[in-house]
Amino acid sequence: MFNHAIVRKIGKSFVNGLTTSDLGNPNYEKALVQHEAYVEALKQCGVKVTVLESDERYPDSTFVEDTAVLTSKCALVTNPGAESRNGEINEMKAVLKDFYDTIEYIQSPGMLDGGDVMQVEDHFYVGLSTRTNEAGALQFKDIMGKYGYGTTIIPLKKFFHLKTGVNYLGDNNLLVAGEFINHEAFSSFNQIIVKEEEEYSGNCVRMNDCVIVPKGFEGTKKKIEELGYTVIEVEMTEFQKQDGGLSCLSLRF
Ligand code: CIR
Repeated sequence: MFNHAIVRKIGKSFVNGLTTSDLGNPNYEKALVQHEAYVEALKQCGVKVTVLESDERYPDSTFVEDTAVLTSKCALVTNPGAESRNGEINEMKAVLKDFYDTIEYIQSPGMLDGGDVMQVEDHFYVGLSTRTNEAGALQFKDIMGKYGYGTTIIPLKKFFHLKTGVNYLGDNNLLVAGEFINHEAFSSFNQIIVKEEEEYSGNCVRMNDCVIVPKGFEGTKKKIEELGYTVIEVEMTEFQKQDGGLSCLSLRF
């Protein structure tokens, strides 16, 4: 059960953020509207949403998920692998102090982005990517081990972050796309396979009784509905242009 979410408004500098996509420049006004709708979707799932003010110094700071991993036992502040984003953690540390007594930290040379961390009950899966290195993943494993959580480390082949292509929906249902389809690390799950042309929708968020999905991916939406979940769709086009998935826009706890 999630009670709370943290998001950060986008700033005007959002359009200058990091991206590898060739989908064009995001439209600031449109992104603002989409972000507001995202916050409404979270509220519809029954959580209280803390909306942080935009921070022009960090164009990608709306992707708050990369700065922390929040569990019921502790908060962990990451060490983001992209230099232009690393300072975002200083702001997040201060915010998390309002919610957590116990805060852990990934330290250099360890690097870790929250987008590379997927929690399934008492177990974590951590992707090794361009943003998360082995030192970061091993630190994470040691830290979370103290709290009784297990960790499986998974090297990525193509995906940007682990959760770009795999997300846990609950009830043993795992949404998988691309390189994670039939991946041996996930063989015990009921796999919900995302079609190649709908790959972006491999990143959906289960929030209490609902699953939030990006709008425009009918195949994925239908499969999730067939599992019995209530689906809430949100427009994500402007965030997709900046390599951002649905989960990246919030920290949920
Ligand atoms: C970045 O390159 O860091 C941002 N433009 C996108 C971050 C997306 N975050 C995520 O998938 N967890």
